[in-house]
Amino acid sequence: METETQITRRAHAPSLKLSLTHAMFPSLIVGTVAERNLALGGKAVQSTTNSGLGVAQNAIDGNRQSIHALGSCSVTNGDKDPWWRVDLLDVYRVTRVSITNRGDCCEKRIEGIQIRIGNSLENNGNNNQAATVGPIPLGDTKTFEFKPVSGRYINLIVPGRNEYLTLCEVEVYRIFAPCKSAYRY
Ligand SMILES: [Ca+2]
Repeated sequence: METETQITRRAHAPSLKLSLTHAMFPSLIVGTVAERNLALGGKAVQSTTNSGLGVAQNAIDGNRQSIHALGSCSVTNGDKDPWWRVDLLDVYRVTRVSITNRGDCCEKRIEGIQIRIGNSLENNGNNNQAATVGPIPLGDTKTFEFKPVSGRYINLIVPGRNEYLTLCEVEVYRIFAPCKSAYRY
């Protein structure tokens, strides 16, 4: 059952921020814009929460610490098809997701994890389009790149079994298109 009380930092307005930057400081923007982790400032929820140490927003707190006891990982109960989701609060063309696995035990729990990206909350967002994933070693951060998938919701799900889903950090990036009109004036 989704618990909307598991909420991370809220408001951000990336599109507005970028256009203002372009308009006000055109010469500064060219070639200097760093990729922004879209998950930071999003809103995270998960199928269930194992304990206060494993709340959903721990996976988007900007910290890859992989020792569960240090409180920077999300953990569900042993749910059937456990899932975790971040709402980016806007639609982006996502091309890359980095996932940090738990490092103190339980490497295999994340086996078979899938990324789903889209704008629908049908089946808690788990029916959205799937993106490529692969194995993630103990405590490692693995980056998965794929063709752009448009969406506001990023789901991670371990389908087909009862499992504890543990995520120590999830980072989301979009395709970056340079501002071609920077020198128009
Ligand atoms: Ca974390």
